[in-house]
Amino acid sequence: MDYFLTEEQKEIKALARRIAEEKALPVRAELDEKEEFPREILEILGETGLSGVYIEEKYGGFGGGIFELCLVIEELSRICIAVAVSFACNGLGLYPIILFGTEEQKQKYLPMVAKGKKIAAFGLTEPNAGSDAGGIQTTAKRNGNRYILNGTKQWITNGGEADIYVVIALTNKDRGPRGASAFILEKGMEGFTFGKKEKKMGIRASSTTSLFFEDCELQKENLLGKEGQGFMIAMKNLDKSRPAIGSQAVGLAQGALEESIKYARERHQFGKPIISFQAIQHMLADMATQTEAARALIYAVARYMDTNPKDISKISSMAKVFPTDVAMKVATDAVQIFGGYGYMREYPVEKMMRDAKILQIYEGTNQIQRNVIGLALNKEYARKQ
Ligand code: COS
Repeated sequence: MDYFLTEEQKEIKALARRIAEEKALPVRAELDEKEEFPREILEILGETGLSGVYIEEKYGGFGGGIFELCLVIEELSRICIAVAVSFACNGLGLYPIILFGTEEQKQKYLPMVAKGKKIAAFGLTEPNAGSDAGGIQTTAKRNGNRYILNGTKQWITNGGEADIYVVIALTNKDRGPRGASAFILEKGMEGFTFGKKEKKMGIRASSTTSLFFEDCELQKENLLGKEGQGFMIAMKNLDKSRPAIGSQAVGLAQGALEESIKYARERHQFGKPIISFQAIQHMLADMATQTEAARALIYAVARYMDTNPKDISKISSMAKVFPTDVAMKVATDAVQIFGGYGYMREYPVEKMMRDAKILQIYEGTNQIQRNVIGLALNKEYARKQ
């Protein structure tokens, strides 16, 4: 399919593919087995400029948008989504600063991430506030020009590995989500520590930890946006980043499809390669069609979002829910095509199926995405009346 990429976009995609194949492919199984963070690969992505594809040139980036970010994530995910999510999480940590940061905050944080010298993360989820993100309990009590942060964030991607954290906390407990504010924290601040690295079903090379705040003192300069804007900042950040999860899904599905075709051509049963059986052909046909449809949706949504930043919640959720459901199905079918071999760790599709499951869960479960879409449809209809 020709998606009418510009020459620059083709180059970005090709470079991301080359790095994924040369650097991630040889080590993906080992990183998964050892649960080892892919720091070296992230550094290479920084050195080549890919870490800054969505960051403005004046902050050391390439000056692209969500679309370029999605192209890189897709290519990394074709090989390994643990690498891709560790990379993509920089965007989740930085978009609040890109959207709401002061010039000083942008100058301070964006160039280092653009060059791959620092890693970012985003802290919203808590033990009792997952889908119900408005139910967070972490507090940032104001004391003159300072804020005292107390509470726990949970399941934070890049936790412990990242240098920069955007964290949402309540500055006014009585106002619920409207009393939330966003803060920028740095690793090493007093009163800011990390939980153990979680042991996960998939994306095992990525780091997931809790963040603990015990009387962590923040200055006014750490406040991002205005007091009370925290929940809105979090939601707008998720609006921006959900297509990036969809891109992980498209890349993973593409990788699983390619592995399946290759295997089905090599594997002989009943005297023929199994790809000559219609049962296998039909599975591959559905896998390929669904993957292409998911890619077309992501590209269309990402392009739209880069030119029309308003009212994007519905399409952003669509670009997360459809591709991630497709990825789960495609990865499961890939294991089925491989049969018994597919269930073994020696073959890559076993990892792909384990990895795919998280796509339907993180950055808002697919049930939540359907809520967001349903709510928007209702509102749009009411507006037209
Ligand atoms: N952009 C801007 N503001 C938004 C918004 C968006 N996309 N979505 C919601 N808001 C605002 C609402 O306008 C509302 O503001 P007011 O109180 O001023 O009217 C406020 O946020 C609360 O919105 P709502 O009442 O819809 O929230 P709910 O408590 O019903 O929660 C959310 C619904 C949005 C939290 C839920 O649908 C959701 O997305 N949950 C998943 C969160 C998630 O993705 N967690 C994973 C994080 S991984 S980093």
